Amino acid sequence: MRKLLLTTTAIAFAVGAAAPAMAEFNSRNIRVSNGINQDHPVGNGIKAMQACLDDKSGGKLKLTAFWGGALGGDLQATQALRSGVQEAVVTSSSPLVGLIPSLGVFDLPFLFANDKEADAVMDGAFGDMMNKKLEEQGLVNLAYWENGFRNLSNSKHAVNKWEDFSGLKVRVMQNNIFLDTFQNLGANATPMAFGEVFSALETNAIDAQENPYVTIDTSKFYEVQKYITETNHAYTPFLFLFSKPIFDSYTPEEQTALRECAVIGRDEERKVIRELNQKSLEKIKAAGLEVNSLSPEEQARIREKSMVVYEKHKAEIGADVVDAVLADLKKIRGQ
Ligand code: TK8
Repeated sequence: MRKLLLTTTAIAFAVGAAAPAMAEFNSRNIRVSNGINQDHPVGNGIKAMQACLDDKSGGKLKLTAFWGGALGGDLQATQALRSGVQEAVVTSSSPLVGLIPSLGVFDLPFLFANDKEADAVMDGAFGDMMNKKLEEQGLVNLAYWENGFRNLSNSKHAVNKWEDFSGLKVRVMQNNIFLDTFQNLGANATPMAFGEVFSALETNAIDAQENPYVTIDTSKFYEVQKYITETNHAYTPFLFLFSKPIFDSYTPEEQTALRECAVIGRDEERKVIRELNQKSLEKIKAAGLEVNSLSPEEQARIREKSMVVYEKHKAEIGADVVDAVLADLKKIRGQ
């Protein structure tokens, strides 16, 4: 009798130990929309994230990525997340500024000098502070991925100095800070969703756009542009956003797996995008575009001229937010 009881207990224990481990993960289909195309390094990041999720969830958590704006643009997808009808989006922070003004901090011209500074700010306390603001708007930022340093391309003429911006019809993201940055340089800035950029360039509705080399390559903007200038005028992050209403309905184990695997995906995506940057530039050159860079003097001049944008937008972003990032950068730079 005693032996039987012990055996039963042992079985019950074994089953008991195994059962919750299975129940911790449910089968989930997680739709992730992207404006960029699958051959962008975000594709590599999503693959690495999926391998990590397979491992942690025994294949239960599945990402299904949609590319090239197939599920709608960044803003539209973000609204779908907030209302709980779509799980996830990889988007630039910039089009979301209408929703969360403090995110505009990442759009300030020439804020970061290199990717190390950007990583330190995003992955540290400042990034966490911005994540809280996103949560208040129904968005869980799983991690900061890289979009990268932005450069100007156009179909009109070489841009070597700030006067060359004059009259260029430049598409900017739907964001007042980018709008002001380019207007202040004399350009005719037009806010537009990413999905409309290729055809607007193709039909000459606009002359110019600005994005990292990898995007100019993978979204094939080089097919409809003639000149590029390495301006490095802004670094914008990608946010890997999850719908908060949906995230809150997941088990703690599912939530932890998603957060941890988004970081694994981030590391892979950052590694690949940094390797690809130069290769993308070579490809753009090989396609026949004229590539220019600004002289250090001209870079300094444009930077100096752009500082009025900080003053103009400080209150709207939040003085505390702007001061916090500048203080962080001082520390990182050892000043
Ligand atoms: C992709 C966008 C894009 C961004 C832009 O969906 O809009 O120019 O840089 O890469 O988020």
